Amino acid sequence: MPKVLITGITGQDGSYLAEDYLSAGWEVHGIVRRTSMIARPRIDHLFMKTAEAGSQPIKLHYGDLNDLSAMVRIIDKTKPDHIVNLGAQSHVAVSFEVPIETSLVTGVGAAALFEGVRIVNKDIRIYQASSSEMFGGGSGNTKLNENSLFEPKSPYAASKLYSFHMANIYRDSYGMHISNGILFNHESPRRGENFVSRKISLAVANIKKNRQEKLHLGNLEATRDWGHARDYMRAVRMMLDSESPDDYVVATGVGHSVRDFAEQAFGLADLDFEKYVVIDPALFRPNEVHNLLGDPSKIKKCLGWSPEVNFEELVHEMVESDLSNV
Ligand code: NAP
Ligand code: F7E
Repeated sequence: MPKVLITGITGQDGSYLAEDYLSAGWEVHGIVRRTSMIARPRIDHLFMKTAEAGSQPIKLHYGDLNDLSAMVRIIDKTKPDHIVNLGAQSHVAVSFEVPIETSLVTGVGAAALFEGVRIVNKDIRIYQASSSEMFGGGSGNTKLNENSLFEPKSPYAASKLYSFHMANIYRDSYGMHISNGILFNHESPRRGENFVSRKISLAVANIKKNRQEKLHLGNLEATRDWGHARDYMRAVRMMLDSESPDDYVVATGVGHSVRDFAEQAFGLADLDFEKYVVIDPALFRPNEVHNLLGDPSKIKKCLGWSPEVNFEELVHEMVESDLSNV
């Protein structure tokens, strides 16, 4: 049975990717940090709560991306065919609060993983979760592709750019199969509650059920190219399955503002967003990425990937999910 090792398995993307590999018949291993609470709500459903619990198809290992010894131990023990590096301090605004931690985990942590693979077995295929934040944004209608200039605007973006370059350096220097997916924003009902899409869908549900009065937001005019996390994890597997490693932009090619997202989400619950949204200066970032719009032509042409869920369907799924859960 082929094996995959996923860092960041407890996150939004890790949960979809684990499901995808499991349904393809792979043995799934995940790296988790020790936490004071054992609950892992995004992946708890993947464990069999039965007498067969001894032979779980998904196995978790304690480790931290900054601990090279742990990485080497886990890679050596699990002997994976693929490693997917999703682990990161992934929140852009938070990265201004904890720039050093972000650099260590999101930047140096990735390098530690590549080095661990080089030490144990250079033939393991690796996916590195790079980000459209590395571009620092374009003007409204500029579609960013693999040749666009990188101008990082946050500690998060600079850390991702470092790991992007390290991935390329390991690929070129040691012939390792490492691909960078330059993924634009992707969301789902499993998105963290402090990212703007989920913050909005959750607020809509809470307001509709009279559990919240107002929604505080920052910059409503920023635009993003939002896709669905499940579609984007399909792209990740395509990169790992491809004979040659490469770098690919993954995006829908369609942009919307935060205001568009909020208007549509509130509208789905028959609420007028102007009545509930409060602009809060404290939520503006020290340096904003105003527009991010991607051009996925390369991955469409080379790997045959295209997104299946559009913006309207994504917002609908997130709002419906929060309405039924709240
Ligand atoms: P997420 O929900 O924030 O998940 C991040 C994961 O990283 C969590 O499992 C977290 O574990 C783990 N992690 C954090 N610090 C770690 C450490 N020191 N050692 C090991 N694991 C650690 O992020 P996501 O949205 O799924 O994104 C997955 C990856 O894609 C991230 O690298 C992100 O930066 C990148 N990315 C995301 C997007 C997007 O729009 N979602 C776009 C481009 C790139 P805990 O559960 O213990 O916190
Ligand atoms: O912000 C604006 C905010 O935090 C989107 C991460 O997955 O995608 C994500 O980064 C926009 C920004 O995502 C609020 O200023 C307004 O312009 O949902 P976000 P992000 O910063 O684009 C990239 C590709 C990644 O790689 C990252 O890991 O929305 N905004 N008001 C707000 N944002 C938040 N979080 N909260 C607000 O109240």
